[in-house]
Amino acid sequence: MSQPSFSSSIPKHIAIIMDGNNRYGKANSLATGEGHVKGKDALDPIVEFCLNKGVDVLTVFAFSSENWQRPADEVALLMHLLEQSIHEQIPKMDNYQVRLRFIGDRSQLDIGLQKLMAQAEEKTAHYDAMTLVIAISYGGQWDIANAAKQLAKKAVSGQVDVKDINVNTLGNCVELADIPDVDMLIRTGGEYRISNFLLWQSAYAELFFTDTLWPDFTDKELENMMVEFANRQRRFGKTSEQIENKT
Ligand code: M2E
Repeated sequence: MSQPSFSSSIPKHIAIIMDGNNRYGKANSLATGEGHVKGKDALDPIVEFCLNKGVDVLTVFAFSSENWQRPADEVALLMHLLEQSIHEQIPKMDNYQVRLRFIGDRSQLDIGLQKLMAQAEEKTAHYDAMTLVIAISYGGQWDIANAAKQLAKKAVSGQVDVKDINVNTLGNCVELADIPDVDMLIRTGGEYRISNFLLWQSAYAELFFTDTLWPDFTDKELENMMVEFANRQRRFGKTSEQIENKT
């Protein structure tokens, strides 16, 4: 039996915790916040590579629920950078035919940023080459609690019966419920934590960690991880004997 081709083991949904911007800035003696600017610029080559490899969804963690606890000046800078990034990203999405979506607790964001996010989603909703999901003010625990609240409202209004509350009906209420779960979760920056990212959606994700700081993360390193992902897929579910006997 011929080995499945590499393309049959392409991860359909890749999620990235883009960590290391501040350390990159310090290591390169950049001005405050410049590390985040470099972080922003690091995203395009990764989007383009995923697009060319046939990845369906790329989700990136741009601002977490916990980031609100950072110094006020850094939060303000990140919010400004997010707004600037979205303005810059829209024409790129037009060029790539990539749909832009946002997940997270938008109620915490300035109304202007909320409107810009909604406009970006509406303007790119019809593109189908790939979906780029940007997590802003997002937390996996917020996501699950928010889903529980939505499901409780459905139960109170009689849309669902309590006996029908299960993994499926709750899973239909979390962010990205209309998108396949995460196949490959990557964290840059040398930490080995999920940090409250896509907890529900990454239940079965292959985990990849790299010491590389996010601004230094390249499509070549992502390609090497995707080769490892394909190798893991070929081993998936087999016993060690089957692998040793190469059956
Ligand atoms: C990004 C966010 O550390 C982050 C700061 C904000 C910008 N950034 C790095 C991003 O990755 C949103 C979009 Cl639309 C594009 C890039």
